[in-house]
Amino acid sequence: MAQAKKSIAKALKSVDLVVEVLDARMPPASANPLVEELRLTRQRPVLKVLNKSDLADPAVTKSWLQSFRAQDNLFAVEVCSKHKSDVRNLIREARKQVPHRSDAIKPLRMMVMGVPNVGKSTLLNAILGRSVAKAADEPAVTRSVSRYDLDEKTIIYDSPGLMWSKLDSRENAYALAVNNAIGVNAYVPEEVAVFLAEKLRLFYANRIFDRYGFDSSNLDANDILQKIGNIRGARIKGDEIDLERSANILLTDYRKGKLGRITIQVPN
Ligand SMILES: Nc1nc2c(ncn2[C@@H]2O[C@H](COP(=O)(O)OP(=O)(O)OP(=O)(O)O)[C@@H](O)[C@H]2O)c(=O)[nH]1
Ligand SMILES: [Mg+2]
Repeated sequence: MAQAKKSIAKALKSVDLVVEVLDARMPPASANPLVEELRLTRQRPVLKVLNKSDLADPAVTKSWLQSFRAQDNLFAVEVCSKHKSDVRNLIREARKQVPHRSDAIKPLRMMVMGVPNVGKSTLLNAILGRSVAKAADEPAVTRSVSRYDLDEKTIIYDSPGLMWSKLDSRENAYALAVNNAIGVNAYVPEEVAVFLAEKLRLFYANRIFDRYGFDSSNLDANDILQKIGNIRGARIKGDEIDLERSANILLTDYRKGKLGRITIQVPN
């Protein structure tokens, strides 16, 4: 981690624009203050990218964009890294931010930054139009800063995911775990699934019904997990529910988009 921070800080010297990749399903949790700190040390402008917008609730993504754009000097776009038109739009926005870097002598130099697993490498591959950086649905896939040339006037750097140095908000910690930004050995699946079940109960109760076929209006988050285990036959012995398996069923369904488009952190 310290190594990743050092190499990013060094590369930032020759970068004109930070493309901060956020997960549209959890913008606050994926906005690591360290990214902001590093870019401000070098006074680099930022383009905030709400990535994985295809998995997020579209109405909430619009609200997030509005709240970002209401802030001075803050530019934000939503993107699904798998949609070419979104990626083209992002490049257009990036060029607008740094108009004086637009030729072969002064190429635009961008660096994608963000917490682990938000889709930095996938976005970079989409921008380049070829699969050069390894990407997978687990944290810490990219290990070092790498430079890629899009064309004569555009250079782009991939960077390793930067995790918060201190996560003192439980809300953010659980949101990161729900979205696979934290390694599976670093959290308790039952706790994280209860957090997710609570969000679903409050904001997306109809999705619980659609997927698992029960009404959650009179249940708490623990009961929801129990019920999912019961319905899916996750039992240890006899009638006892295997809560770890129930938790993993819910988390996997959510991560695969089986519960529909969901945003677990909404603007105030
Ligand atoms: N549905 C969807 N999946 C995406 C999108 N962008 C990335 N992913 C998936 O998210 C997972 C993580 O992508 P990566 O590109 O490896 O993420 P990263 O930020 O480079 O991760 P690290 O290098 O580990 O920090 C992969 O399974 C991608 O396929 C997107 O816009 N939509
Ligand atoms: Mg990566």
